[in-house]
Amino acid sequence: MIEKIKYEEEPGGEHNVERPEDHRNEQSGTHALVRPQNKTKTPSFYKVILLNDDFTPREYVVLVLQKFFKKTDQEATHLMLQVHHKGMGVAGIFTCEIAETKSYQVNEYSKKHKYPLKCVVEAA
Ligand code: TYC
Repeated sequence: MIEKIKYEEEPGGEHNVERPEDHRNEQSGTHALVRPQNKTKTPSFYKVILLNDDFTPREYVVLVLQKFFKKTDQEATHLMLQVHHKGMGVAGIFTCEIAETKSYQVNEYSKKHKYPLKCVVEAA
């Protein structure tokens, strides 16, 4: 039984401009779908999520949002309060490597300053 293959573009998945060519083998009754080369990739995006805790000072969270996420004082304060009240908030959306780097930098910086502030990364 030949499985149906989906050709919708998925974020982060490889896709070709051209559809695969259908190579039939009449003897065995099988099909081989051959993709032309020229592969391109759509980038996947990831959210860097800031988590609330009861110990990290509000001013420090504002500073982190300015330093690592280039927020203005007003944006940083607004987001910090949102995280404080709702438990979490999106600090930014980036490609995978940048999201992982930002999250790592914030977590390390906070460890160094002995605050439990944490960031996590989640597919957008
Ligand atoms: N809840 C913290 C406090 O009351 C402030 C805070 C806000 C901590 C946002 C973490 O991601 C955070 N000091």
